[in-house]
Amino acid sequence: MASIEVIQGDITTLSLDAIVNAANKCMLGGGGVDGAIHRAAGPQLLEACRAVPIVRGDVRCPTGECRITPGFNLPARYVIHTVGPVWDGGGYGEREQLASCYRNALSIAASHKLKTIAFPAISCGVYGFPIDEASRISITTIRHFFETSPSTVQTVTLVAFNDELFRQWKETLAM
Ligand code: AR6
Repeated sequence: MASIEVIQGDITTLSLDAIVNAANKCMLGGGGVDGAIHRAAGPQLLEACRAVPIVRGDVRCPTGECRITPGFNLPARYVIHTVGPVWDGGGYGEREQLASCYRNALSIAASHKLKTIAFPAISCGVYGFPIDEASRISITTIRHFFETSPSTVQTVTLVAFNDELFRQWKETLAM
């Protein structure tokens, strides 16, 4: 069973097998943690994202899914890009989509035989997901994944960028 830890800080500084990016469907960068990851990884990351096949329109990664690229100049070996749901009141499958992001990222990590992975609080910035619910969904989904799927992943780090998220994740983890 993997361990889950919560830290406060900047995910771009972590030397792990993979960090997860809260990207958008076209995967060509943005603000928040996506912007920080692209800045720290360097322009090769954008090139690698551009090379990800288009699914439809300008969509490279539909909501709830993941795509993996190298980390380039990051200390992390890989970036697992996922697209969280935009919160619209909770009646549009947002909770299940958020759970899918965590599940699919862990699955892709296991398929690459990775041992250490860090997540930011997917959808908890501009996508507006309520922090208390996102915190419960993330931890429940991660625990359920390890209870039901054999995996190479040994440590999952949840990276809170602010005090509120840090407190919330710590509280949920203790439950
Ligand atoms: N390390 C860890 N967490 C961070 C960092 C960092 N360096 N920077 C921000 N956060 P957001 P979303 C936290 O808005 O809600 C982008 O433009 C932040 O405080 O980055 O999924 C994409 O291109 C918040 O708690 O992602 C999409 O268009 C969390 O990361 C859109 O934003 C997520 O906030 C995705 O929105």
